[in-house]
Amino acid sequence: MDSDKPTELTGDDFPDPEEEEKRLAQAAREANRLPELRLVMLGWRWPGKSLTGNTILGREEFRLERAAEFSVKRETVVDGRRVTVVDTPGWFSSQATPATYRQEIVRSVSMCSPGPHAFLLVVPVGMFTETDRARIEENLALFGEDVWKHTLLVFTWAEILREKTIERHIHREGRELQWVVDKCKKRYFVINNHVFGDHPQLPRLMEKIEKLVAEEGGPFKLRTEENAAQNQTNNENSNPNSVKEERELGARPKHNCSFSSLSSLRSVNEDGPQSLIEGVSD
Ligand SMILES: Nc1nc2c(ncn2[C@@H]2O[C@H](COP(=O)(O)OP(=O)(O)O)[C@@H](O)[C@H]2O)c(=O)[nH]1
Ligand SMILES: [Mg+2]
Repeated sequence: MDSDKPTELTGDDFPDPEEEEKRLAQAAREANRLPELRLVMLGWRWPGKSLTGNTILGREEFRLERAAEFSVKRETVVDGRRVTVVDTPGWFSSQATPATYRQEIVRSVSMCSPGPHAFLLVVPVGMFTETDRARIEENLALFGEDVWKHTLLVFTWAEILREKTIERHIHREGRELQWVVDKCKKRYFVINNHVFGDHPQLPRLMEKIEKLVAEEGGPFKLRTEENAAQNQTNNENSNPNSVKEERELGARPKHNCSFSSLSSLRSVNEDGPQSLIEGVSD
């Protein structure tokens, strides 16, 4: 008989909506968690691909230099996951990228077999031109259209933002940058490259990448026709020195990782983004 009596509900029976939301978000993060992450750094030369790679690895593994010619692979464990980062030489921003560089950029995919979980497209905060956009489009096309589904836009030189939010920066910078943001399905991350070692942003970055992988149903894979094109380029231009060079471009002493001042950046930046320097006055 007692069982017919309506149960009295108390406040304790209803979970706090905020707590519930947090619990669900945590459950989603755990469900997305991958034991291993493979990442490829992309971008033009000098926006901070290597330094961002070092920030992610928590160690100075990639040399910061303008003359990088080869893709380099490094691995470590970050926040309990095995993380592989392939750093690429990058493309030229004001002139056509030589074929050997393009080949190295594409080789990055086979260096983290069976394929990267994400491409980190590194773009400095600053002015972004139509040429910058066109170069990105042209160079990402080397991987086929699917590359965009696996590309996370990573903004470096975040200190230039000062009090400004990245959303405001994207909005003010105009349609070229917005085009890239849209192509990346509005997946972007602002990295603070001044912190080294135990980086508070890294768990969030890893989660963002894992979410991307969950949404896109797995890592990136070159489609057969791109694979065939890649093999052909590799055969035509096989470079016996590249393995040796890869090793030589490895860990370097700390002094190689200094933050350059904007004035020194200006002097060495002849094929880097002029926009970066102009953007400072913003
Ligand atoms: N202040 C500042 N300097 C940066 C940042 N990212 C890269 N740099 C500097 O920019 C220069 C080029 O960086 P690097 O990682 O070698 O560029 P890459 O050619 O894209 O690999 C180096 O002197 C870095 O110290 C950043 O977020 N802030
Ligand atoms: Mg580099």
